[in-house]
Amino acid sequence: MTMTITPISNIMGAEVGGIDVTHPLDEKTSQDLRDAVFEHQVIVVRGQHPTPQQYVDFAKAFGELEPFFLSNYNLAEQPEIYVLSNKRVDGKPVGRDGAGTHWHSESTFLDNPSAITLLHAVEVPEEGGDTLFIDTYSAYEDLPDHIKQRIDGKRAIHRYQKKEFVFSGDHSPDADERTQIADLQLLREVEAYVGPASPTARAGEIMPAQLHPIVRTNPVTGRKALFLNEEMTVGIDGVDQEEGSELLHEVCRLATTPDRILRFQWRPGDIVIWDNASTSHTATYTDPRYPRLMYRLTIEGDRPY
Ligand SMILES: O=C(O)CCC(=O)C(=O)O
Ligand SMILES: [Fe+2]
Repeated sequence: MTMTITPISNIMGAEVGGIDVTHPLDEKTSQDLRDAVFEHQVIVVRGQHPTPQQYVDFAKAFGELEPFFLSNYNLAEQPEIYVLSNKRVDGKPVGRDGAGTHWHSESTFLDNPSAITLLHAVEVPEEGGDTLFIDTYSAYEDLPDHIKQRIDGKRAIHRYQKKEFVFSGDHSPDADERTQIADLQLLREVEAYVGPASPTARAGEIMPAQLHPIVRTNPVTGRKALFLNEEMTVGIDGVDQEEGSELLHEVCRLATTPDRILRFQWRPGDIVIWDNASTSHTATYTDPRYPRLMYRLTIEGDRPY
């Protein structure tokens, strides 16, 4: 099969055809796929139904897999796979629910944040559950000079925070959805109050902070990109707390204006693969009546510079 690449928007992103992830890839195809991720930043391979083992084998084309830093929702037979889902069986969650509903790139609260993420749509809700992306190269390039001068050479303080059901990424939920979101948030607060602290809540209390450059150099392309988010960054190193927060807020606001957003609508069998050093993303609201099940894999990254 010949690999084809078709852009999916004028912001970024491409659909890659001619790939069957259930068969081992040859070296040339693996290289072409890696090149496509770094050129297009977000790529989608559609109509794939791999077993967990085949999915993991395919992902190795992009580098070394890493387990998610919390182990409670990793798939038993293939623990590299981190399960995201709003489904519950006998009251027990099938995967992590309400994750990543704020602008972020993966695991910036670690010293070596993930380089690449793969997300496989196993079950797609009838509506909602889109993932939004922005291009952090142009988000940086388009900042006004006076803001660039204030962030160039500075490092942001990243710290893990429990952020399930914090819908700061998508500002478009309607009134009904906002009520449902508030109910979910309340339910989780009650659960946390009456039961043992969840692993995500515990991690928030014990993870040390990390300093990462606000403007990072992409390790593959050498291009500069914005590297921060409002949810896991708690300040700017060496800058007064209030001034740092205001600056972070303003940079994030400019980076995520609606004209910059690629809204990805999932189809069952999609595998979306993105470069975390040139994009930010956010999950959006899924009505709890509509099941959503996604398998996430991440590829080890280096310390940002
Ligand atoms: O489910 C999604 O759309 C994205 C989830 C995500 O960003 C994450 O788990 O880090
Ligand atoms: Fe994410």
